[in-house]
Amino acid sequence: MKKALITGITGQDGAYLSRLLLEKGYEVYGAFRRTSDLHLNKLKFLKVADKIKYVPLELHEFTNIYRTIEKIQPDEIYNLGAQSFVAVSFEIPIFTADVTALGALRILEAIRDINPKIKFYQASSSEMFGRVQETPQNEKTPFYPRSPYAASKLFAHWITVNYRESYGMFLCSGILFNHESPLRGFEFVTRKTTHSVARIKYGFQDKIILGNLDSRRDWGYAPEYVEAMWLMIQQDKPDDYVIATGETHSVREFVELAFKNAGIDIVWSGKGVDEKGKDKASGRILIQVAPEFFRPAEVDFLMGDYSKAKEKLGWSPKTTFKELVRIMVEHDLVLIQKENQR
Ligand code: NAP
Ligand code: G4F
Repeated sequence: MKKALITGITGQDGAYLSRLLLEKGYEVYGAFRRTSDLHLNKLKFLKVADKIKYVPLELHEFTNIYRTIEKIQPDEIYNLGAQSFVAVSFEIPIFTADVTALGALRILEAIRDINPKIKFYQASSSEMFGRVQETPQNEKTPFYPRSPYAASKLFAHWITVNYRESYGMFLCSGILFNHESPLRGFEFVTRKTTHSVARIKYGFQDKIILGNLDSRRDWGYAPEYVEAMWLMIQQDKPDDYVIATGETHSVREFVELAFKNAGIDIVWSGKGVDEKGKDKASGRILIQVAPEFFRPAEVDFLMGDYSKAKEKLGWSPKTTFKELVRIMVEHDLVLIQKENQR
C-alpha cells in the first residue's frame, strides 16, 4: 500500500485528491494547520473524512515538517498547502511568501535529508504567467508574476526545478490554471458568484458586488485536475506540465451564465465602477462594481495550452465551461434550500 502525504488537506484540491488516492488504494495522510476548529467539511462532503490519517503540519515550521515526513516515510508528497488567495496576498505579502514560497523549500530540504527517493508534487499556478508574454501559455512561456502570491509560487516552482536538476530528485510541478467546483472557497470569484446567485434567487441576498468584470480566466473542473497531479507523479521521469482547458472566458460571462442557470437574464448598463447588471425581467439591480475588489496589479488574461499533458500524460479536460457553471449553481441552489429548511 503506497503512502501519500497531502498538505492543504482541508482545501478544495486536498479533498478531491484524497478521494482519488483512496480510490486507488493509497494510505492517505492529511496535513492540516492547527486552528481552533479543524474544518473537515469538504472531506465530509466527499465522504472521505474518516478514511484519512490526520497530521498537524505548519508550513512555516521546518522542524514540524521534518519530523512529520520522517515519521510517516511517505512514498509521495503533494504540496497543496498555500496562502492561495491572490487578493489577500497584497495585504499579507510576507506571510504569503513564508508559507507559499518557503513552505515548499522546507519540504524539499526535509525530503533531501530524510529520503531523496520520495516523489514530490508542487502546486504551481497559471498566476505565474501574470502579464502574459504569449498566448496560449505553455511550459516554455516566460513568467511575469503580478502579485506577492504569484511571485511566491514562482519561487516555489523554480526551487522545485532546481532541486530536481541539482540532486536528481523526483520532483514535479503542475502549472494548473484556475479550477473550480462546488468545494471552491467562497472568496474566489466563481464560488462567490454561484453562492450569491443562489441566495439572491431564494431572497436571502439583494445583490452581488464584484471587481474587475473583464478579466479572463481559463476555468476547468477541479476533480479532473487532481487526476493530472497523480499522473505526473506516476511517470518514469519527473517534469512540469500545464493543466488547462485551452478556453478563456471573462468574469462577466461567468456571472451572466450563473444567473441564467437560476432563470435570471442579466442586462448591463454604465461603465467602470458605475456599471450595473440588472434583471432583464424586473429591472432590479443584481450586480454592482466596487473598487475594493480590484487588485493593485491585475492578471487580465489567461489561456493555457495543455498539449504536453495530453501527449505525455494522456490527460485532457472533459467538463465544459457551461457544464462547470451549471454544476456550481445547481449545487449552491440545493445548499441554500437545505440551509434554510433547518
Ligand atoms: P485552498 O482551497 O485555498 O486550500 C489551501 C490549503 O492550504 C488549505 O487546506 C489551507 O488550510 C492550507 N494552508 C494555508 N496556510 C497554511 C499553512 N501555513 N500551513 C499549512 N497549510 C496551510 O486551495 P486549492 O484551490 O485547494 O488549491 C490547492 C493548491 O493549488 C494551492 O497551493 C493553490 O495555491 C494552488 N493552485 C490552485 C489553483 C486553483 O485554481 N484552485 C490553481 C493553481 C494553483 P486552511 O483550510 O486551514 O486555510
Ligand atoms: O477567483 P479569483 O480570486 O482567482 P485568481 O486570482 O485567478 O486566483 C485563483 O486561481 C489561480 C490560478 O490562476 C490560483 F493560483 C490561485 O490560488 C486562485 O485559486 O479571481 C479571478 C478574477 C481576477 O481577475 C479578479 O480580479 O476575478 C476577478 N474578480 C472580479 N471580482 C474577482 C472579484 N475576484 C474575487 N476573488 N472577488 C471578486 O469580487
